[in-house]
Amino acid sequence: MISRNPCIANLQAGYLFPEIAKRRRAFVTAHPESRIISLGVGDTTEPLFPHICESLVKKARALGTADGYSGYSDEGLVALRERLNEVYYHGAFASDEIFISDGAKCDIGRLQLLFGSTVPIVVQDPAYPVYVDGSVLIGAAGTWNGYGYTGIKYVPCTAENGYFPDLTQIPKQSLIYFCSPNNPTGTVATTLQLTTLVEHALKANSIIIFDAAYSEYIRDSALVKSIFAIEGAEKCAIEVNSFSKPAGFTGVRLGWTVVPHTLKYESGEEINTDWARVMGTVFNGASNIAQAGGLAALDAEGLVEMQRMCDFYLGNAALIRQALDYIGINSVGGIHAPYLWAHFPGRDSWEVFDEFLESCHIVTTPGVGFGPSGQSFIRFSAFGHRDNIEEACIRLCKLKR
Ligand code: PGU
Repeated sequence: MISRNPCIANLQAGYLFPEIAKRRRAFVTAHPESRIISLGVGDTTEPLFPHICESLVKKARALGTADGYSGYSDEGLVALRERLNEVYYHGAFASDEIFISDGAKCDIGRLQLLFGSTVPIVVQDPAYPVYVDGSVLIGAAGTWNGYGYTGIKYVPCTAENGYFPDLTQIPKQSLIYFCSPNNPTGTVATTLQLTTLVEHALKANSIIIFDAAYSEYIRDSALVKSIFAIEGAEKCAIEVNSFSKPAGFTGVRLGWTVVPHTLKYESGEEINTDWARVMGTVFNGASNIAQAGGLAALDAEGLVEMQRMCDFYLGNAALIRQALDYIGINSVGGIHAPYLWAHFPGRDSWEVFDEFLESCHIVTTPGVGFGPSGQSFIRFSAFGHRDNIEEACIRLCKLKR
């Protein structure tokens, strides 16, 4: 027999969300009468809005006709890349700098193929677990020491530093994963903070992988939705984004990644060329039905539908925040992001997770699953049907002493 890839063996236990699902199943088996409400995984729940949905149906039907049939779409429909460029980047990019994908997670998982196993990795602590697990899979993470991986620099983003890392802690020439609006804290970096991040990366010859999956949730025009709104980012950043959270495409699957021609390796070679090569090798283009949906989501009617979708989940977040306030639990987030980050000082995250499951039949996400600084925190996701969110809030309010 051949041996197991040591990088896979180096992954800690299960991926966070399947682990939560396992605990939920065990609880339901023991308590079949329980009516569980999930405020755990950030998965959209509301039906697609009509205009976007109709475009999917139309494209699926067209595929059954000689004129409407289409096959592989490689880096993505040019029309979709051009429209993304207009809507998100004010026309700053050529269409071959925007790569259409099957979602942000998939691109995050592939991006490290560009940098190999020796690049220093920096993550916000806490962070979306795929940044760390992706680094482990490529062999760039070092070994697990009980709290984190020795080869990864975890930069704390906590209440003490306004959820923005101390940039002086970041080693030179590193790959910096940065997510804003942030999962899991629900906080958002200011334009000034992002400017200092870009200046830092340019000076230190680092590259930022900017995860903008929640950018459509930003509700303040003084905040920027893309790292490329910051001068100089085109020389030090890659941006991933997705239709999952604003359009409800978590199951439809559609995202994109921007790799500017101006972004170079130390050798001076363009990273864009390699990304095209990687995508051409391990990916064969996003579903053409999903891409038709993406085009519809970006026209005038679709943009309104996406805003309504985000407003709905932000409405849920406001209800959860009120309930947490009422029972005296401190939380942040939920204003420009569909997550609330609640603090339980001195407590173990998994213990608090179990307590909510047992006392309220509510599934949450334990903060420590996002990194060592997430200990004593719980993430509440605001994705859910309104009646479920209201019921969850009633159950939470009953915890008031
Ligand atoms: N980036 C961030 C920051 C995310 O939170 C998520 C989903 C993604 C990317 C994935 O985007 P796709 O375009 O749909 O691939 N985070 C959810 C879902 C859990 C998961 O495993 O992705 C969450 O609960 O954190």
